[in-house]
Amino acid sequence: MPLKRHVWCGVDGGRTQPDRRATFRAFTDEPTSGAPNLKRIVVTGAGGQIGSWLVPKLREIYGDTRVLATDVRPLGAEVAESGPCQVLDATDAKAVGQAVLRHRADAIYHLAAILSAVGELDPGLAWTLNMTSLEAVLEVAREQRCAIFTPSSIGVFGPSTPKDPTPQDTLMRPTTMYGITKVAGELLCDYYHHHHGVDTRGVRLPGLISYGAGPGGGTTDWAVDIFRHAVRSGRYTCFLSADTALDMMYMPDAIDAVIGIMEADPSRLTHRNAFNVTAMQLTPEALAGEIKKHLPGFEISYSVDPARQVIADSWPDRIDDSAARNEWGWAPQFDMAAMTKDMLEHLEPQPSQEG
Ligand code: AKB
Repeated sequence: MPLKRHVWCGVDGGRTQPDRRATFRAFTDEPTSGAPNLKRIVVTGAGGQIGSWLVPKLREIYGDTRVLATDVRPLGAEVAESGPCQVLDATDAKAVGQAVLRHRADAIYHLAAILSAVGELDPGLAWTLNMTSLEAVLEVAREQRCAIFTPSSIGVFGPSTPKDPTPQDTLMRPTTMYGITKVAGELLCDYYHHHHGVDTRGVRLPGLISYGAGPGGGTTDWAVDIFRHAVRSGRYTCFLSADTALDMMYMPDAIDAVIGIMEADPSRLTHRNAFNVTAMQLTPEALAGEIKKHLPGFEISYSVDPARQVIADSWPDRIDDSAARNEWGWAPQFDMAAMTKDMLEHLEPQPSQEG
């Protein structure tokens, strides 16, 4: 399937132009005096693959009204009905500043970004959007004394990086614009921490697998697509070769990682903006085999997309996440078998596959 241009991931596939209609809802007036230690949070890119899982979890932990979900597009009814929402272009520093001030936020989870594969279709846009939005939220965090979470990625690594295992501290010469923005982002977050005392934190996420909102143009999207196609039609044509190994993680573990690093004791953190985290190493062939245990008729074939294969080949086979395990107790729950079972249980079976 050809990639669409200008997908702003965090947001979702194929939609590009910001809808600037004000949709802010007056959820923020409740008194905070009874629970002064509870966090007040702004999430950017809340409608994307991570945001659609993170916002409900943050609302469960900190309270519905304390989590302002923002996205460049209007958010769905479920998010809008459970707490405050706002249409927000994260590259607009003034608008981000106003949203954070009005919500009285003390933490920002900045998820809006363009991913690897789509980023290569318009590298200039990927650079501008990823860096402008990060600079905007960092400046707001500096001015308003907020903590900030920014996801980094296995995309920070490149062909010259050791592949198996990929150490926590190693060569980072990525060959995608996405990877370049993620390396620059890690360094910028370090800078704001060291020079301005901003409490910046982050993890290098691998490919994320989830049901619900889909991924928005990454090289690891095949690991989500495969499930949707398996359930819908019983067959999938993969755009990477059968033996391409990449680090992956099931979304519930990713959400634990994101909240885990933000809740970690800062005195124990040496690598605060850039922890390697992983849960499993998958090849298309191995995952197809696991799916077949549940859906014996499932068939996979391959039609390699050279552009995405080159990106996948430049990334690690297996990253070493011992720093995250040692510094803040990172421990994923889902391996390939547990993730596959859970995914298939949550995806709607089609009538042709029943009985
Ligand atoms: C992508 O494939 O671009 C992302 C990532 C690994 O950061 N899923």
